[in-house]
Amino acid sequence: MSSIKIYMNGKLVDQQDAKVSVFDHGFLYGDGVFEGIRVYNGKIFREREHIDRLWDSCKTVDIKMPMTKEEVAAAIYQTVEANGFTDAYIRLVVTRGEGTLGLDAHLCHDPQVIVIAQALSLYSADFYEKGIKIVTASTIRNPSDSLSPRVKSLNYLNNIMAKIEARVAGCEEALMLNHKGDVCECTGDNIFIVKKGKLMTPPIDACILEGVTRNVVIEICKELGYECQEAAFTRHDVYTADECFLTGSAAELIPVVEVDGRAIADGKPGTITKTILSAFGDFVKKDALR
Ligand code: PXG
Repeated sequence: MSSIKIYMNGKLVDQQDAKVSVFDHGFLYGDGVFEGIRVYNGKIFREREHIDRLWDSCKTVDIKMPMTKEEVAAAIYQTVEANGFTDAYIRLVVTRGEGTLGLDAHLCHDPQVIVIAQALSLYSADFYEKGIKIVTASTIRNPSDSLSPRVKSLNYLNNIMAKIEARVAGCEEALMLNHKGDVCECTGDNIFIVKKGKLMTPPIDACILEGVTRNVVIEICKELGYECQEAAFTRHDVYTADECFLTGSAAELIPVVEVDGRAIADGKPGTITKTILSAFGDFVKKDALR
């Protein structure tokens, strides 16, 4: 297996040497935060937005970042270049560091900053052309006053439980509802619906992660002259939508053609979805021109 270089706390190390302690609270408790970022044509996509969100996640869970934002961006570029990538998927991970077997975060003094760069493993072209099927999970999204979904924490068990339900049902993704029963997001993507030419996506206070891709799509809607509301809605609105799609740094934009066994409209990706997907491609290309 070919070895890639991993950035760990200021150094590039071989994959087999990139190790954290078993006493790291990231390992013991999922105590840490992360970002999933795209690099297109050698440029970090929405660098400021991802790094600001990482800082916000750290603030809420009270991890003191041992680097500046500029140093983190430089570490990402260093990792991408060391592995010879021009396009890559980046996993930026910050753990609380080594502590004891107890929960006391104050005993952890050395947060670990890790950057992993991988070649883009794109989803199959079929997903984008034909769309995917999703199913509602019985696992509800963490309520904000329990663990805010706005924090991109290393503790993804809530999402993983829902993703297991999706796989058991033979679906690619699971639709998660919040504690009020409103539509929230999928396990690793935000959701949009289209009805009568207007778009809708759940608001930040619906217990979602404020997705970077979601916000780009909202911008694209403005540019293209589509109305896009950030408003609460229910599964009824999803079942009866004309179109539905998901957004995320890993998937970019994927059409959804079936939810809980109900075809969305005629069961094919919609025209507005395709228009936004193509505009997203243009947006990325323009952004990557340096
Ligand atoms: N909601 C959740 C819960 C997420 O984890 C998104 C929305 C989309 O956010 P961005 O900023 O990426 O547009 C995410 C992020 C993967 C993977 O490898 C994807 C995410 C997280 C972890 C892994 O598929 N998506």
